[in-house]
Amino acid sequence: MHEPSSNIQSVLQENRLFPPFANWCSTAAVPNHDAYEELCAEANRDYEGFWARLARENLDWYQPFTQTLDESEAPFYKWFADGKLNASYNCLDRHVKAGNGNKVAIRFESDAGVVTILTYNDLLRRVSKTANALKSLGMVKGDRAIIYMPMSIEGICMMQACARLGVIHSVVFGGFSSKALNDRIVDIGAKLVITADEQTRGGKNLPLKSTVDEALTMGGCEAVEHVLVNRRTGGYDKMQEGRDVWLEPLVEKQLAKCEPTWVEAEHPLFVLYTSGSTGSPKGVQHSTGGYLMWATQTMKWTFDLRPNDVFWCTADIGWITGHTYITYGPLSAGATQIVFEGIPTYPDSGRFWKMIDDHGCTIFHTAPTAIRSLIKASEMDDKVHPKNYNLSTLRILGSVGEPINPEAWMWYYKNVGGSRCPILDTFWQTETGGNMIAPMPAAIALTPGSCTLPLPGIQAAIVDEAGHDVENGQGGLLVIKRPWPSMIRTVWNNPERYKSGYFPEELGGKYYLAGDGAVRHVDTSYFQIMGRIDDVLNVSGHRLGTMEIESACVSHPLVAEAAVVGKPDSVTGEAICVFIVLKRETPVGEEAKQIANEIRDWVRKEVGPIARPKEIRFGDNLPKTRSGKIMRRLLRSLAKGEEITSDISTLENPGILEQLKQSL
Ligand code: 6R9
Repeated sequence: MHEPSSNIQSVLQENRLFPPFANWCSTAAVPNHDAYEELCAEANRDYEGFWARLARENLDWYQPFTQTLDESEAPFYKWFADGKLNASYNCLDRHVKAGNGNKVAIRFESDAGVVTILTYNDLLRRVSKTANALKSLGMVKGDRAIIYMPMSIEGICMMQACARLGVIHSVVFGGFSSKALNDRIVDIGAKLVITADEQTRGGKNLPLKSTVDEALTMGGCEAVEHVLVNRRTGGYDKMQEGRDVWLEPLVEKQLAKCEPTWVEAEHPLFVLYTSGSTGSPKGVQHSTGGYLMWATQTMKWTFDLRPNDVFWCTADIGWITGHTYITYGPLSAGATQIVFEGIPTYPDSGRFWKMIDDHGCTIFHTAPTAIRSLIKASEMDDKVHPKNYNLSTLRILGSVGEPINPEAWMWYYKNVGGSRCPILDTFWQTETGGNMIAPMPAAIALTPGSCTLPLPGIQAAIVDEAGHDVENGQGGLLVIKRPWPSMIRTVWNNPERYKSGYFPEELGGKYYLAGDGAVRHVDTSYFQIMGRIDDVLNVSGHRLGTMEIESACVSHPLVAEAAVVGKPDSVTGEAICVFIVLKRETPVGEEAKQIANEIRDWVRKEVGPIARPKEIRFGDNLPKTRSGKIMRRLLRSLAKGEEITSDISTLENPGILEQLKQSL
């Protein structure tokens, strides 16, 4: 197991507790600690009955389910399998039918600051028209569509339109390269690719359609029949005759009514690719029923959503947080939400605070990396400090994607929340579908830097490498001991990888292995996530496999060997550091700088801007064991600038350490 990225001592010594005190606690969905305990007890008494109750309460079923959990093909679990429903119906039609059609669903703010407001009626019309447009291109239940779009109303409508037809969507983050896009189009066997001409971020127009064009020339995309293009900037209009179709005119001529396609609860709602420790990104497959139930329930439990709340999650729809806490959870729960196209630092680093002020945001959910960069910005320029804005509407703050250090937590608590708002540090993963370990704001006292306790029904535990429980205060592997409804169903095209990666035999084959190290506080039993135990990096909350970056590096004509490790970074959490052996003599000085920049741009092009290495070091070789394994543990120490004091007796070439140390 790796040494955890955050310091275990600082966490175990963190004894501050912030008990719930807000005046709204007594009317919260889960109003106090006893209510939380009672829900946990209910799940323990009757596990299936508990989940069946939540599935009935949170969703409208077209055909009610009679079976709750089917474990006959474990670990390929099925939930609510004989029930039928439609996700888009649950997100839109049911609110309109309940008389809430005029409620605002989305307050969209563009990069340039233009606001568009859509009610549930409006959204239902647009999604229905969009679904009819997809139908006119021959899309039917079970077909796959790749969505490569900006943060936009069109992007959300597109996901919902796919769901309405039972079309399986796979959203690819707009910052990924043509190569990464091609990999995903091929693996999923997409029949349709949906994109925009360009995207706008921070006042700049960036390509999308031209990247799709490039991806489609790379081979393996024979199944793609059409490319549907949203006109966002007007900056790119090369269209391929017969293949490419403009979105707006096609949607415009459709009927505003579209009967939802009722699907089985286990019908895949979407596949989202994420980085694993080895090989190519894996397509995490989610179900319709179990996933949507938990997306909805956690809106009520974690975020204590009320009818008048204005919810804002700053994630991108290209990540799981954007799926669960923008496209599906808030809409299924009938919320009013803010959707933002741009970035937190444009036109200045007060943008988030200004938007909270302008829109009257009550629940604000963002990532530690954004908070840390805004702390830095407000230290450099007092004008963008949150104190300059009216943030009094806020009542709840959220954090997601990576560990939040206690200093950033305290700053967020005091300066953004005015010491009035609980901070919900929500731990979960692409694979878990929704929040797993997170405080319920009226029920759980908070400790800075801890995601506190599992939500009711989630059997989280920490075990050693043989699968035995460890005691509080002792580090180990985070596992979930029983299946839960919103869990990953399989890895698309690779069930074997699902089984061996998430349910390893060493742990008995029954526990879900999260891939994170964790420890529980001796007194409170609170969970502290210590970071990934596999070769996955977390850069600004984005998951990146070291393998992906390494293979991008070695595809550069000059590179013989590459090893990627993470290095602690005060803003991005972790930064990418690459050790490289060239096919020629090792460069020094200016030449080393120039080749390093060339390799950086190469990786950026191969994987995407988020994977651009921060640091590149050259050596004649890498530290290896006698059996030829790269000793990453040593590279991690070198990257951190630590003295190497650990055992290096298995190292074949100890001299190399000195060279790599000097190479900075
Ligand atoms: C939702 C999301 C998952 C990985 C996960 C862990 C890290 C997420 C965290 C956290 C500490 C938190 N992570 N939330 N670590 N505290 N509150 O981020 O999904 O992109 O799949 O990343 O992110 O390492 O394993 P995903």
